[in-house]
Amino acid sequence: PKLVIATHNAGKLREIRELLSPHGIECVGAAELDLPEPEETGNTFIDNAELKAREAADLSGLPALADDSGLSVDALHGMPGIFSARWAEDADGNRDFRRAMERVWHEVEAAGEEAGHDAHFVCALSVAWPDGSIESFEGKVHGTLVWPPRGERGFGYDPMFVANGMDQTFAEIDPDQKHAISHRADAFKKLVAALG
Ligand code: ITT
Repeated sequence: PKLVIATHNAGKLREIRELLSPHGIECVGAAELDLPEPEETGNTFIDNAELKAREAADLSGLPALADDSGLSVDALHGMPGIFSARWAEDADGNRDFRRAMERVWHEVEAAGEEAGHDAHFVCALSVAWPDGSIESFEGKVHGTLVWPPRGERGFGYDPMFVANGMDQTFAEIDPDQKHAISHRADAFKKLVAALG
């Protein structure tokens, strides 16, 4: 069976391929099919994952898997959350995650010591079928923000996130260790349990 991975984010696509690899599913990326990037107008991770999956399934005629994810910071009342990618964008839409991480850290410091450094990543996965049906799953991983950022692996906010029980950031550990505990892996576990 062929599955469209409805993302234009290379880091996500790599992780989704790694997480799907034991399941013998043939994957094709949205960029390879020249699918457009839909506007993310939803108010929740699940809403955005569903609209991306639905559009890709409708345009390709194939089942489509979408991922909407982000970093939710307690001291910032859950921000950047669904705006995690947008916090990295300049006026021309170019992304710079060093700048996004600086903004997060700056706002965490401004919130004061008592607000703490707790944060969690969220990942919503949606699978849409060409017949119109759709199923969604949400995963989380809790941890602490650190400064300065450390590590070259992973993507996005990984260099400033240390999962509970670990000493190294998500950008310092190897991909297998991230896949053992990440928000994306947690959502995948639920997806695989439901869809077999
Ligand atoms: P698509 O919509 O095309 O999938 P996107 O990058 O725009 O790509 P999102 O709107 O879901 O995707 O934005 C999620 C952002 O949250 C992403 O750009 C990362 O910066 C961050 N993020 C998500 N998962 C992450 C992870 O595992 N590690 C670090 N940052 C992550």
